[in-house]
Amino acid sequence: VEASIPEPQRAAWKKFSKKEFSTKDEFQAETVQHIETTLARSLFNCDEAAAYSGTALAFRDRLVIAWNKTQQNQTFADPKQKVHESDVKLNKVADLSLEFLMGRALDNAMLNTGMKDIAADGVSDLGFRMEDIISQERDAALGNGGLGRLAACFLDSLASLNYPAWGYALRYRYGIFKQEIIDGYQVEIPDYWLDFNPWEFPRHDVTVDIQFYGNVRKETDESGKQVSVWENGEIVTAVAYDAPIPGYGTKTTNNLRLWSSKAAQGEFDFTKFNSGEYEASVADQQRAETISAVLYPNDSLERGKELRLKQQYFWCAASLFDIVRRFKKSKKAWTEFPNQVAIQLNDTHPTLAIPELQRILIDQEGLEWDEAWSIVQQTFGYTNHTVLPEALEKWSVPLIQHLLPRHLQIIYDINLHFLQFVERNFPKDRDMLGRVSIIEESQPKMVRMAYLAVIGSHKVNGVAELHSDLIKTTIFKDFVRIYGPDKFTNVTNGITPRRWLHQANPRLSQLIASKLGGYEFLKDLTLLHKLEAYVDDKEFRKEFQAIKHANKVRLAEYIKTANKVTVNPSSLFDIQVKRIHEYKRQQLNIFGVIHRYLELKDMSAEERKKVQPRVSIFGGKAAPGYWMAKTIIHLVNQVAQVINNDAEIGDLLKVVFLEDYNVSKAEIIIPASDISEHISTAGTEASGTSNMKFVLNGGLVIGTCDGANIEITREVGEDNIFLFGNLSEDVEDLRHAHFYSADGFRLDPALQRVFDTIKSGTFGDANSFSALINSILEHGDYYLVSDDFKSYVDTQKLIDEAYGNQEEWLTKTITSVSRMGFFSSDRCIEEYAEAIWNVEPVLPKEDTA
Ligand code: H53
Repeated sequence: VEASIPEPQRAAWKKFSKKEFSTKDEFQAETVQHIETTLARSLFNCDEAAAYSGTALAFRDRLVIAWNKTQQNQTFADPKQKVHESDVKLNKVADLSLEFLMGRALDNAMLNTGMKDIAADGVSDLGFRMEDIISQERDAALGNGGLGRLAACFLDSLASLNYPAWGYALRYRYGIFKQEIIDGYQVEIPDYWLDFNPWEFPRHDVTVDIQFYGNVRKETDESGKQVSVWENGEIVTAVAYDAPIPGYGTKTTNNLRLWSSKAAQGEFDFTKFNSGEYEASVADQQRAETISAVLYPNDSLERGKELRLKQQYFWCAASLFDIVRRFKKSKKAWTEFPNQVAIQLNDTHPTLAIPELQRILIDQEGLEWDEAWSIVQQTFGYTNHTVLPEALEKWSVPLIQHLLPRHLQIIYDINLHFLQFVERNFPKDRDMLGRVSIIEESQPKMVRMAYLAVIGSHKVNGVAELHSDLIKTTIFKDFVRIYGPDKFTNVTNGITPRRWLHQANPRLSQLIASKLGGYEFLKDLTLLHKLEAYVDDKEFRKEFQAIKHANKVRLAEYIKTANKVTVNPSSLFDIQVKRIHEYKRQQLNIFGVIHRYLELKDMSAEERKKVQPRVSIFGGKAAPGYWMAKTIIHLVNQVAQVINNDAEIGDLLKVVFLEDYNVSKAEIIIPASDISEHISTAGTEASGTSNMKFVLNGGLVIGTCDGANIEITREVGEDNIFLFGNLSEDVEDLRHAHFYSADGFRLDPALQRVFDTIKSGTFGDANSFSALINSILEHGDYYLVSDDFKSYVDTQKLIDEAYGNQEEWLTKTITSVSRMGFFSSDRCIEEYAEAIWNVEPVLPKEDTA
């Protein structure tokens, strides 16, 4: 407020304040101006990269205007001016997520502002094709997989639904690595993505000093109260970088704030510098910058590295400081804080925000413990995304003691209060205390972050029905007894139909719009149900099928360029793209492919004529240190090599591993599937979200009864999905039986044959794959590959038959699309807003009038 322009000068200001372009001419003028002046290029020196940059900068300017207005509007919106004063809550949602897997921004900005057609026309006048321009952009790949992409979908929905919400993350200099396949092996290349990023705004004036290490001293203040002082630490500065997040069909443009680390002022050692030790003086600076340097490339796996813990605290502390600073400007009482702010913890990665807020309230703001703790609990909500033991974060007590000594004290105090509460309520259950303690009594002692997150939040949610039930009966069972079942809830994941239908599959989106009378379904996906009326409409069916075919042709062309493999677009396209992980069971898929190959080899020429040709497409990254996952990639590539070069097999079977799967590639791959694979061991995939994307784009699913597959089945109907495999309730017993069953480990003969073929060297050096086979044969087959194999290949047979009847297949796909309305991330956000955040939308000014 202090920095605002005085009233008399505002007229001049307003006269020159920039307007959003809305015509082709205006767009072109902005673009050419940016190319000529911002980029210092000319008519004679403008390639596609420069045309992209100019277009992006023109759109960036447009977003910035709406963004400024939104922030102004959300900050100054006064609930008292609204009609139902008591109903209105003006709180801001802060979504703390270490990952936001955004992908490309330009196409999204053009579509969300409704300006893509005008821009495409405009760039064509200037001598370019829009597709070529769009493909110049590098993905913003600040995430690993499902968790990061979910956060990105949520940002799109929050803005589209006009919720006042900010995302907070780190500005990694290196996003997820780029994957290259060399001789069939994954090789990682660093993703330095910030060379040219028109979408971010450095806020050099928005900085926060973050402390690490040091010691805690107790002292008595003037009032005689004991206070803790955390001192002598090392300071690193957080600098804010902001990116605009445009909503679809609204002027609301929210903010994604990314923190970058740099050496604190004064950290640069001038004595060393002046005495010629230039390198040493720069070293501190580099050490500080290391904190936000790189995204950890593990998905669903925690490795307990000190730098990762530093990242987590750095980001939590900077974000909380920012939130608290803004709250304090309002001069409201602290008891109002939870009514003004809702903070959602995306997995346990931001759990340190809990002790950090408690620290701010008691050490800095002077609140009493109980009052502070009540504010903390009311402020946070925690989303759990996994029950996999290897993904549940634990940090060693000595490490936290060293890095964050004051926080460790607070964590112990939180634990003490909590255990006293448990003891009072369950005096007879002494074992319970050990089970639910935040501190695990191991060597060294560990802090169980998930427990801290549960204890410090008012709501805990899972991400699909089965998963939300599972957390209540497994990892958080005791907590359900302690707090009662109401603390736990479910919000089934969703996806944004803007990116995953309208942007990725524009022709399908247009066809749907032509039948539903416009694009309203992109804001209310449940309107898709009206499509069911067209399931028998000849013209509609023809166009629907033509679109799927065109999408397959496009993917086939991509495969030709990328893999030098020719695939027939009329084959059945079977796709599994996601992170490579044993629990996701790409190994089951490739064993199935080998089995199919062996069967084809056994057949006579006559028999082969009846076979449904298929292309098996894989894609996904393995964490660099995850050997088993890398072995699976290697096997897929070796199998592809053999099968694709077997003249006898020809088009009957092709195998493709697509390098460097990412968001922009997903936009090409997903619309081209006939079948996609979501085949995790039951109970291991919390939700899955690509399953939703594939079905929304007219593909069917082969899947286990796991995660959101179950709810997809409920929506589309059992006839429209291919389910197989054991159920989650049987998994434990089956694992047990692998070791103890009376008749030993009995392998399905077909799977045995697959293993024998691999062992014979058909796909190269058999030793390369022995660990993979032995994990099944000798180490208990934890993921139940052998138990589900038969049911899997039998179901694949059913799919071949079903695909043989193209008319029926088409009916299944159209019906499924029309029943996917539930899976919009807009629905998720409405559920979070209502059941967890208690927040209302703030409409942009123009729309309120
Ligand atoms: O989160 C997705 C789920 C998916 C789950 C995934 C996930 C990560 O990507 C990383 C860590 C983690 O704990 C969970 O595996 O099932 O759909 C979004 O909820």
